[in-house]
Amino acid sequence: RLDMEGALTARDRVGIQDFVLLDETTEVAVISNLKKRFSKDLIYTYIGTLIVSVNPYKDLDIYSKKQMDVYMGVNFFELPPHIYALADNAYHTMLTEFNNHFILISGESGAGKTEASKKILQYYAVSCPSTTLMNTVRDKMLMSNPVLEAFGNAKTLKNDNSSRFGKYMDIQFDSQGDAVGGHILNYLLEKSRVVHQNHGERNFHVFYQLVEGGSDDLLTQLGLERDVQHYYYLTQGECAIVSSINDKNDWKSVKNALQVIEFDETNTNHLFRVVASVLHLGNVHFDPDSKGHALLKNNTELNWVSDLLGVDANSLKEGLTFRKIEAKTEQVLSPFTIDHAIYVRDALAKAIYGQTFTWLVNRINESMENKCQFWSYKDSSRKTVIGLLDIYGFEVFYVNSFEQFCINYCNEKLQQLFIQLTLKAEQEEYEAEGIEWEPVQFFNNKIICDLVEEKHRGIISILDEECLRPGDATDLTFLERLEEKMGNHPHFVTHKLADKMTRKTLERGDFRLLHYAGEVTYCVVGKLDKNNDLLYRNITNLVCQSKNTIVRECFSAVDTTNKRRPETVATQFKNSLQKLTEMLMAKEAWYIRCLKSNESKQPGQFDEALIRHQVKYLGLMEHLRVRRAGFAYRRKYEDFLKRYKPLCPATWPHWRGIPADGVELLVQHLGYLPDEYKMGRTKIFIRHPRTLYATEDAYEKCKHDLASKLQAKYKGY
Ligand code: AD9
Ligand code: MG
Repeated sequence: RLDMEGALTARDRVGIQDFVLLDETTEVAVISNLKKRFSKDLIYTYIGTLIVSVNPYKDLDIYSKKQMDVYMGVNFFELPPHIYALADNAYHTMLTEFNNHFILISGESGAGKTEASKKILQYYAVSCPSTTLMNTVRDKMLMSNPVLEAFGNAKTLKNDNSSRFGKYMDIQFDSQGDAVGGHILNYLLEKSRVVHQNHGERNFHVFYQLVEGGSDDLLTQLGLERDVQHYYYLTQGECAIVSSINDKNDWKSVKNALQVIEFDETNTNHLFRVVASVLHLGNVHFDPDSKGHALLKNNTELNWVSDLLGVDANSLKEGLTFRKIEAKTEQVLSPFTIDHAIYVRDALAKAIYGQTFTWLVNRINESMENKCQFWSYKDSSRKTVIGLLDIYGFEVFYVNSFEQFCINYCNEKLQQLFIQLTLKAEQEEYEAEGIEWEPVQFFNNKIICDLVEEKHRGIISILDEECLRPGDATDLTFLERLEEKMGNHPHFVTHKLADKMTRKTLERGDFRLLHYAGEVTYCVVGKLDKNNDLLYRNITNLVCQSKNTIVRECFSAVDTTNKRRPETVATQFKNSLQKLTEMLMAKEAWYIRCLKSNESKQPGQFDEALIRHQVKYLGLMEHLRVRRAGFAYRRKYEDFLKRYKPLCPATWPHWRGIPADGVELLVQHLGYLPDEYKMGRTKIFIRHPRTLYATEDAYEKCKHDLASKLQAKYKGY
């Protein structure tokens, strides 16, 4: 067993397991410690209760059932750092304090967030007490992963299994600590990937899985060829086959998972039909007629789409090649150009896939709903939750578009949440409690969040205004508006506003944001369209009548009679992130900060420059300084006294004075040294966890003694 002192003696061998114990808090010392540990496959290191994790890019033997057992119910610092220790601590705190928690997993694309979140979910599923009924709920929670990853993850240049949607999952526990249900909230899926992939990237996994793994019968039924190269939507990135991915096997896992989450034959069949319809839709091509209007190249693919979606083929054809304009008394059909027809086809494919994804999440939620008789998701009085937040990481590509803008904005928000909950809150609390304190400087990225989201003035507002402006609004007029309004913002640059040096690296149609995690140049092309995300009404009406129950269900929820414009994509996303932040602020937070060890996804490579960059922008140094200068544990006087009063004759069984005085007596009786704690206005602050552990051990022993005494007293009654 390695305790804190043990860790100190072992420091030369394996580095230090909690950065708080480093001799000096310099960046050099931190990185050298990370490197030393990484070379020994020790990928986790603490900063207090925060975990820093470095992606090893190889399977380590640290996630077995045996390892889980080792971490169960053990104090945080008694064993080598592990995400199981964090998971277990969150769990036990939840049980003793009966409150809600969440685990924020952050880091850039490919850093290991999704892997970490899966491992934590496994830990809870395997190690919490259970009954048979609950086992099925747990299986469903676990099995939601392969399904959602198939539909929501894809190979990008950064990560072969990159999450293209944001995910927040609540694991619900009853008062006994049994995991009894789950609930997922999903955030903005990168739908544009359905119709276009950059070079070296793929579409969502499920398409390749179906074509590679589906049985001959199934493919015949769906009219598919067993050849991914045959499909326009699968081949634009020119990397349909990836060595690290086994689509055939993954297909089996997905099918199995669908069974566990109780998809019946009809639902499964309709789901596959939707997937196949998108592939066929991508192969619907157009030729120009004599006037340049779009004509279908051939009917075969269109007929398949109509068959799979259960919509009328002629109406579909009309919808893809004409726009229906409703004049006062009549309807006029206006023919599309080829570009326009392709645009409408792609919009339909994206809409069907996007809506189906949300439908899938809803079905999974229904299946994970707690079925216990006395317990329901709506009854908040009887449950507590641990939430797992795993969202797409910060990413910078050669060309960055609307999607990267949303993803990176989301990462800014999470960084802001982290700052508010740790650096800022910690310092404010010391101030409020009158604890002497050396302030730590940190970069607050609120300025960038405001730049993006501020009402009337932020980038999203300006984008929305341009989207709503009738007439001549284009992507470029949007850029001009930005230049007018953002002119001298320190985190915003365009070609027009840049100095000579910067201008060389900026195209005219780009703007650059200086994010907390680095600079990103965004191309404005397509921004208005993607933000509007409109589907023509005749197409919507058509899919509303689909015989495919999934499609019909998805689209009948969309109100086509409502004349008001729906909220734009960016605004919906902004609002959903706002809600998420508020919900998380009400819970107790735990953090896992994931670092990417190298850009080439290789095991054993520790790219120091890359790590240094991440350590910097994640604010790890500042966090460490705050932690080190601060106190590991704090508790309100009343609560502290309530728990530990049996340990001191002066406070047991009742303390009638001011709680702070009682606590002072109590800790003196326990032998706390003056340096080990401080008395604030409403709370006691304890510098080191080990002090508290000793108190906790004494408490356990005392409880045991009291129980024995009681037993002896009432023996024979
Ligand atoms: V993204 O923002 O969704 O693009 P993530 O989620 O941060 O990204 P992910 O968890 O998918 O990254 O990890 C990327 C790859 O790194 C995985 O597919 C694994 O091959 C590898 N990885 C990550 N964590 C571990 C680990 N703890 N052990 C072994 C790992 N391999
Ligand atoms: Mg991920």
